[in-house]
Amino acid sequence: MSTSEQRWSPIHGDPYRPVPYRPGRTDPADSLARAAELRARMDERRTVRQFAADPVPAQVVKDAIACAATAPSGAHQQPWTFVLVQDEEVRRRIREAAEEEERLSYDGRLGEEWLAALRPLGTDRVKPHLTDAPALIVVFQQRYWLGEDGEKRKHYYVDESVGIAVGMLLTALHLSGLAALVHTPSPMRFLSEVLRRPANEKAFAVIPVGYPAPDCEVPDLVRKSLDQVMTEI
Ligand code: IYR
Repeated sequence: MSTSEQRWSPIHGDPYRPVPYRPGRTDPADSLARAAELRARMDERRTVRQFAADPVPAQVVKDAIACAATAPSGAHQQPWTFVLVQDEEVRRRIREAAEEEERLSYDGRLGEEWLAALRPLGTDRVKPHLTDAPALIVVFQQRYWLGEDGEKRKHYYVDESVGIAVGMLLTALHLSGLAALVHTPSPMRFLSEVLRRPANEKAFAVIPVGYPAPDCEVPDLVRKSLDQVMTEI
């Protein structure tokens, strides 16, 4: 599809016109080997909060964003915008505003139960990753489509669609050799202001991207086993 000369518009595909889809069938033995390898590689992914200052190849990040943008979405409306921030001053402004919100959160807004749930992660109000990581991907949800002339169209299943795209983004970054963190300072309104996003967009997450710092540490977390997360009928 990426080789197509066509550009998306809100009425693309109306009326319905199917096209053939004939992907080659993967041999089950190859599928087994690929699935096992992918499972092992994905199990190595860790959320990183301590980043090295080393730059990342911007094209790797852009390719990962392009992978995320292949995600399925409600009515194929692709209700996402990814803002790639490498500018140091803008990252500094984001950190300053995020830490102001986090201070209020950790000083009481979260409440005891939430703070207790966060204890295994060792997080606090200080967010050095926002300036240490060489790139931030700020993901916005398009709550509705906004045309250049102000026309609005309803978007469907926006939370689900953007959540799926972010999962694919994290997968692509990890498999490309980059570390990331899903950071959700709350509330996130300041991101629309700092990044001057239009009224139809709402910040979903800030994803610092880079390489782990040489002295990076992560919490001693345990993943649920397969039998804890799935059941067969
Ligand atoms: N947004 C805060 C708190 C926080 C909340 C959850 I749920 C986490 O999984 C991690 C942190 C922060 O970033 O510190």
